[in-house]
Amino acid sequence: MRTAVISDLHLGRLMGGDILRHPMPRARLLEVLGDLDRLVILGDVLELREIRKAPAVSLGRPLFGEIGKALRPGAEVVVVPGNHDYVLAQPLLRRIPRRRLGLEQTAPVHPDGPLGPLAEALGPARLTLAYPGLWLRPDVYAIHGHWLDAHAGGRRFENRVIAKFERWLPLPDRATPRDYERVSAPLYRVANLFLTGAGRKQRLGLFGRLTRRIQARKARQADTGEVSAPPTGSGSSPPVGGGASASGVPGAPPPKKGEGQPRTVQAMTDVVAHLQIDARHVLFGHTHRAGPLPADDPDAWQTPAGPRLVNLGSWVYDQASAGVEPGRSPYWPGRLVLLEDAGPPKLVGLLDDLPAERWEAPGDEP
Ligand SMILES: [Mn+2]
Repeated sequence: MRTAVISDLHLGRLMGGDILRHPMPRARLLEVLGDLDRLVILGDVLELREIRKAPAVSLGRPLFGEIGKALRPGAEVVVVPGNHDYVLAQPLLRRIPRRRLGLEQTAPVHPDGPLGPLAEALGPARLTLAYPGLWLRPDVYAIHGHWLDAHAGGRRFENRVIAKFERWLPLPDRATPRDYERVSAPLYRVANLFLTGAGRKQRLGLFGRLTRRIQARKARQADTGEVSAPPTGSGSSPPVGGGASASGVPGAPPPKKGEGQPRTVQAMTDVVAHLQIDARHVLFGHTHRAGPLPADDPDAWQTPAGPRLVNLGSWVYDQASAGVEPGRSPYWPGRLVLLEDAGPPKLVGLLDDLPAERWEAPGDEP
């Protein structure tokens, strides 16, 4: 059994950067699918906070069609919802009482359900839904990782709201998936209702309209030269770490062991401990920060409870965090984990040699 895992596609993102809509990055992904038995998309496949479900699903159709053609006969695709496409988990969650929610629930995608058109586009390959995660092997567990927001701290709006909920409904030391849903799901549901305007007629919700306004302002400033150059300066030495650490500043000394490890790795360590995930490896995404990479301290990704962590990064290109030099930043998109029947998961970068200009070509339209 050969499995590949990718995460955080965010198809339909209004700011752009959802690079799997573009031919070149997509071709790189399709190339590796031919000898797989299973492709797992580990959360945030669709950007359902910014555009409504129907246009997001039609946007995903061409990609899923090509994935179906590239996979070998009998192969399977598993979609695991994350926080940005949490509503996709609804058909599954409706059938299970929350108190019985385990680490893995799976169900085939119903043709009439929200993901039906994507299942149809996949053709002979099967589409399965899993939430909150799934066991890829008896010793390898995969989950989107949004529950780490309960432990991550920081000033991000979402983390602050979830941390508040956590103060009201503290997670017990031995927590269950239900406990994590209790502190995070209310926010995801409200976000879906208001941010995407799911209850309204218009295609864009409040969040979508705000994003569009910010984009328009940025474009105006760029035209009038008001905006400073991107943080990459001359473009010869982009920052590494995207704000996670200052160690990537050009001319700075190389990072000390353990320095600049993302706080989110510690937060995921807390999730693994609370849920007592009995695995050798735990895969996650959500933060868009891939690792451990060669420059990282491998010990920081080893949880005391046992599992080793692997973050898959994302398929979203954001120049502010990823810089412009291909493959340099842990936020560079296009990474994937390969998993065989035995041995550790292998994190590989499929776009590490591909300059970002190459995926500026027009992509699929919603
Ligand atoms: Mn996420």
